[in-house]
Amino acid sequence: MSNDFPAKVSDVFDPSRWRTVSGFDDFQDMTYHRQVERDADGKVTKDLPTVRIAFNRPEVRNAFRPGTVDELYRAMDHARMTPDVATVLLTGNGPSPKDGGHSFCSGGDQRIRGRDGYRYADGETQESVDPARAGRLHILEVQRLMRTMPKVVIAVVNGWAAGGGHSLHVVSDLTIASRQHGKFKQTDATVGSFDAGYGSALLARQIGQKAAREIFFLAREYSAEDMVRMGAVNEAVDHERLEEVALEYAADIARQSPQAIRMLKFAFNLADDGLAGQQVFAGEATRLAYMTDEAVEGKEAFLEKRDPDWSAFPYYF
Ligand code: S0N
Repeated sequence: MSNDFPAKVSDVFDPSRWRTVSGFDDFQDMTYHRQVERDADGKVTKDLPTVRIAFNRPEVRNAFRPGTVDELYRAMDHARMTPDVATVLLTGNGPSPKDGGHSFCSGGDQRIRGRDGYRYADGETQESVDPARAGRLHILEVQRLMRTMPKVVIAVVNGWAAGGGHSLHVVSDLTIASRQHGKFKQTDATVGSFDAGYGSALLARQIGQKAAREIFFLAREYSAEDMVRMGAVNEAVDHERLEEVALEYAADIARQSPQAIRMLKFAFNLADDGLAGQQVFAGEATRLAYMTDEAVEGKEAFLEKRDPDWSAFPYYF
């Protein structure tokens, strides 16, 4: 575990609170940090249960290309599988070195959008691109992971949330946004794109059909305060306190029972996610059931090649 302070990747990022997660040094388009405690000499003394995953392309308002999405998926999946991580903060680095603009994420990188989706990296041509990686729209895989992972994902909207970036905030469990720089605009239809899944339909469940249709059909700009009023954002926060408040949210989450948080997240999702939501909820229920003596009896009876004895397990009424 490195005791070095990580580079200051954003104006609201306090390097003393974080360490870079090892094994992710090859990242080009994202950063991935773990919250830590340090002693007076700056030495890491403890990992805390929050990670910070951030878009790191501020010069293009943190637009994502396929390589960005691969990295986002890897970090998110690592957070999913890390047992002592309770909360993921999803945010954007910046501001832009070019013009000082703040961004959370502006969605798919339009410069590399082809007729069949997004090209993998800058400089690739129709001929040079690896066909297996061409035209990928796999941001939807990240959306599903965020939705089904048994951790709380908080969108920390430090600037523009536009297009597919807007959808990522919609899919997050909670959203807090910078009062000064948080801006929301659903530009999908403006550029001939449409997130016809969670980005639109879940938004309608969250804030109502009329408001969601207004956001998509008119593609207007909304402030963090507008979004709080609509019920799409939990809190608008002064910019300089944005990550501090996000960590306060995460600390409150870490005080709750992990099992209860998991069951609640999957219960909130269940009705809107149909059978897929039921499958995720039911998986957790089965995991709980495996912990009972009754389920152990079923397994042991099979292994011992005898009939199970259910007599100790009543039919409740
Ligand atoms: C975010 C906006 C409103 C910010 O405006 P502002 O502050 O005036 O900045 P700009 O001068 O416009 O931008 C600064 C520089 O950044 C570049 N840039 C910004 N956004 C992008 C982008 N998305 N792609 C590429 N470059 C971008 C600008 O070009 C500028 O560069 P320079 O300095 O060189 O001129 C404003 O920037 C804006 O409207 N951006 C575009 C937002 C947008 O339309 N995004 C795409 C929407 N669609 C998707 O995201 C679809 C993707 C998706 O999620 C999806 C969902 C379902 C199914 C499939 C998909 C899929 O993956 O396709």
